[in-house]
Amino acid sequence: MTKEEIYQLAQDAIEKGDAETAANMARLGLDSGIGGIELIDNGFIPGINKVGDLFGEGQLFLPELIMSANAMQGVIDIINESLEKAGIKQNQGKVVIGTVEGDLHDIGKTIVVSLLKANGFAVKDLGRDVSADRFIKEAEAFGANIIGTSALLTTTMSVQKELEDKLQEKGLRNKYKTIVGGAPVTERWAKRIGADAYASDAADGVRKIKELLQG
Ligand code: B12
Repeated sequence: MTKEEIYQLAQDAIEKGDAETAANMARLGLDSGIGGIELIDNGFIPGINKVGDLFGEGQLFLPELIMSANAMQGVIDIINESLEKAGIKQNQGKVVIGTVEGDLHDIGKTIVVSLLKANGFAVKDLGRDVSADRFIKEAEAFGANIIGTSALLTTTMSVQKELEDKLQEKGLRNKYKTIVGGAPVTERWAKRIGADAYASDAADGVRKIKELLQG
């Protein structure tokens, strides 16, 4: 099977919420030598984006969205495992990351975690539904350099601002660099709330975090 065929079948499997085929395509892709992140970016993400568009247009409903999300999660687990096996030294910097309070979308955040680990960062993944206070507590405990937040709902983006405000209040704002991401988040939003960086996708996130640590 060619790369393009694998990408297409991966996309179709996510659109159909077919976890088994999606997992098979992830394994087949990795076995054929396609990089984990390349596989996610070209095959699986176009699939979940299509599902999101159809859901937004009212052509697809929540149970189907959940099936597709579960299929996507299974794929990410498989790809994470393969990245972890590669056993990369984690000495690039320390990142605390999570999805903000009230928000259960964690697929994108988990991809960012994978790519950071693959690039040698030590990452503390706080999961989802993480409050501003908890981000700060965990960053302090982990000795983080960077705090990364993900928000997928327009209603939960405000927690990214709350984090900036609380860091200021506690006199910790200069101790950490902050980076924000998630589909509704923009460069403009990052500037408005005073975050140090915005990233449009996982690769951009790694690039920006490297820049933040240098500057
Ligand atoms: C999958 C999905 C779900 C799944 C989530 C499963 C999971 N474990 O994550 C489930 C079914 C649970 C779900 C639930 C809901 N969802 Co939903 N969901 C989606 C969907 C289709 C895809 C999101 C996704 O995974 N995208 C793929 C990933 C790879 O992209 P990403 O998250 O943007 O991440 C990339 C970048 O943004 C960036 N990035 C992201 N975070 C970060 C963080 C940092 C630090 C960095 C550097 C980079 C970075 O890198 C990532 C990798 O490239 C989106 C549609 C969309 N297009 O976004 C709707 C969407 C976000 N959902 C929506 C809605 C409305 C809901 C519900 C309210 C539905 C309901 N009626 O219950 C609930 C909310 C639950 C809650 N409280 O959170 C709306 C939001 C509308 C809005 N204006 O806010 C959307 C846009 C769908 C739509 N078109 O209407 N959802």
